[in-house]
Amino acid sequence: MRHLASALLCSLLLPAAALASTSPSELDITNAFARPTPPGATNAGAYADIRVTGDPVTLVSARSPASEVVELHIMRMEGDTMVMRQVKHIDINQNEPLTMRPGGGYHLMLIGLEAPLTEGQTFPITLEFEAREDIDVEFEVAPMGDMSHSMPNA
Ligand SMILES: [Cu+2]
Repeated sequence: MRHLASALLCSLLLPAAALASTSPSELDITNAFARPTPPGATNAGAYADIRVTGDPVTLVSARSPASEVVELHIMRMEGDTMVMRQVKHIDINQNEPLTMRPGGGYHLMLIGLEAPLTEGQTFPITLEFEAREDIDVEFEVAPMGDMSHSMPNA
């Protein structure tokens, strides 16, 4: 039932053209959130889980009215230093759902925030995939202590 509910929500957010899409794979996007930003912050990470059923999909870019640009980033250890780099795309397949969390791995980077992100606020990010319709996702600004959004080992 959870799955059906989120599929319905997604279809409501999609532009009418997407409903006519013949793409065989189905995307389930959940747990979309960002952290509140301190005053003066210009950048923020945003996170979501993306699960695909069917053919693999490729996330190629993202955009949002909340910031000037949204980049696809990965944060990982290089040697003994944690570094953040922009990536051109993120591949997602049925066996490897994308799980974005603060502290490491893939994330969306909001650069040039229009305003600080405040707890309880929501904002949209449009995810752009290769060879399929864009998807608008609503992100919730959730506090650090929200356990449903923390890393397993945080
Ligand atoms: Cu980043």
